[in-house]
Amino acid sequence: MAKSRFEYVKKFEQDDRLLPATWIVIRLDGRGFHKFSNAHDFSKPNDERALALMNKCAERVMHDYPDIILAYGQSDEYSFVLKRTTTLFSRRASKLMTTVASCFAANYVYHWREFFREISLLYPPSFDGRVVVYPSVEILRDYLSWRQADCHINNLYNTCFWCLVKSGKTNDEAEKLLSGTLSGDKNELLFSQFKINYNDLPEMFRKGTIIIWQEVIETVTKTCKSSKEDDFPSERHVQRKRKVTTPLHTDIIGDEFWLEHSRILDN
Ligand code: DGT
Ligand code: MG
Ligand code: MG
Repeated sequence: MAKSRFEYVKKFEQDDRLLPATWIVIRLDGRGFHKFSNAHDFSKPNDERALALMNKCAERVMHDYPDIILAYGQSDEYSFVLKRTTTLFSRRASKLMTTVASCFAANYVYHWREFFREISLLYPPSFDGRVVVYPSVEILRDYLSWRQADCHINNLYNTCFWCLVKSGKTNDEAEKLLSGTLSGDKNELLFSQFKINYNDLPEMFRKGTIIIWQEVIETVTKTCKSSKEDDFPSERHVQRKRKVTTPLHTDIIGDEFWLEHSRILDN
């Protein structure tokens, strides 16, 4: 087909293909979710509906892009790890980032009512995205550990902060009381002042959510036509394997998870 004289403009496009044989991680983060969570009256410090909606969106993204081998989410963020050998969108950073971010945001709006029921979505949320490649399992695991440690640090702080505020302290007073405290001090404060054993709080709040693919065996019923014309069709039960996304709220900093699910990072 003849090319138009405008075709040359394509030469201005930059090649943003990511390094081969590296782990691609796409991290999304809610834009202005401080305001968004207040506007929609999220429970403090953790809103189960909001976290469950984030998890739902991440699962939908994984179903649309099965090359995602694992996702990790907490607060208003989600990280997606693609398999090392993926050739999705020829590994082009902008294509990967924008399709995953828009798929996630669209699902957030699409599934809002399932989680928030009568609470109206007041304005459309959006998510920023970034993409980073990691060259080894060790560094990829450190990346995920970093996000889970961040979840723990923020959650411990926020739990203390909101306990203090709900008990009558002003935001400034609560901030001052917590400034310079170590994690042991915060655990002690929760226990002595509020009778809360931090380790008894839901694991989703303390550890975030890891979503992996798992194989399940399901039984399906198949109807078989009889060879003889007058006979009734017969039913057969057939077992088949299917991959499903599975959310977990477990530690991914230590080795145990990776030993149990060693296939995730196999090539
Ligand atoms: P950004 O990401 O720079 O556009 O700004 P933000 O406002 O999204 O800030 P970020 O991402 O550092 O922090 C997440 C905010 O979202 C933080 O203010 C707390 C809020 N948030 C996330 N999950 C929950 C929740 O379950 N409950 C409540 N109350 N707030 C939440
Ligand atoms: Mg944010
Ligand atoms: Mg955030």
